[in-house]
Amino acid sequence: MVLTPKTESKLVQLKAILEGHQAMLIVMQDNPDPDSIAAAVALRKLANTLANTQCSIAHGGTVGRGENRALVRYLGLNLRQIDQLDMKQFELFAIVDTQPGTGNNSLPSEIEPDIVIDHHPCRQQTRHSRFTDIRSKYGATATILLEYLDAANITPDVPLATAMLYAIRSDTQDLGRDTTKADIKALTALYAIANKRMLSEIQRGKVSRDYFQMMADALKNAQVFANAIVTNLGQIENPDMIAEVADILLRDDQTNWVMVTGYFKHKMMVSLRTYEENVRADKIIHGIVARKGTGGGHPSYAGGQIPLKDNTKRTKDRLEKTVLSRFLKQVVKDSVPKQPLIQK
Ligand SMILES: [Mn+2]
Repeated sequence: MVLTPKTESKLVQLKAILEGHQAMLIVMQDNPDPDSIAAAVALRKLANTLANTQCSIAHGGTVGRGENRALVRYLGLNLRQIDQLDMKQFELFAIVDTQPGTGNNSLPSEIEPDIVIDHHPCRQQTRHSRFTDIRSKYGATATILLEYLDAANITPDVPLATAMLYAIRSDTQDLGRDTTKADIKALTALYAIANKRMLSEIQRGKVSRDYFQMMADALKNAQVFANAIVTNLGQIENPDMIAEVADILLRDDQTNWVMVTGYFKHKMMVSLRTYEENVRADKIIHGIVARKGTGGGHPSYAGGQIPLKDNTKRTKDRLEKTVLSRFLKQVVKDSVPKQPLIQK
């Protein structure tokens, strides 16, 4: 792979930060997707090899999606819950595929991470960290990490290469969204190493029976507003479901926008998807959660969360109304009648 000079000089900086430190905590998104998981494992490999630094990988939520659970099993990962760890045992803190204060990770707010590596737009708070590498044009954080491994002359082992390949494929939807040349280059390099059969098994990961009920409810509740589909999943056990449903609904051939909402642990979770080229999903999500919650993402996919004042139906109904009207005002413009997506 041809390296950008940037990665080589950044690698020197990264090594200097790691050297002499025994224990690092790597924080992922609360409900980590394949890119979070692959980026964390790749950074762990880098820290082990460059400076013999031992790493724990932690998050604050659940690994919900069947595919992601299969990936964690295949990697043999022992993921830790942040709130069950004593922060004093770590000398260094890193955060990958997310940033401090975004609302989708549980890094304690009093901890300023030493290392931030991400491909979401750079946030003000991130600039305080000692080491940052934010490449918001990149399709996946795994692509950034592969450049580091390459610069350090580390060839990822088969499970890591498989995870990184899956990360890039899923974040870019097989190079179909928010992709750069670097992602294509990384994917090509990883294909040579990855276990293709395992990849296919992971992608067809098993799901529980509840999955089908949830999917049926999501479709029954779905409403069409011109070129947009909106649905609410109600209380969910698995927060990844809102993204999964959003991806499926965006396949409707008359739809440019999808918004899916659901409730998880005293929060409303929002997932946005779009095919539109001129309007960015990560901008729209800010307009939806404004002054109520947090959100972020990429041009074609984004997510947000809004804490609930209480758990009453009235609070939820009012919030759903607000979120829906903020969404429609931004993406549909004219007021349009709603129609059910399917016959009940
Ligand atoms: Mn990512």
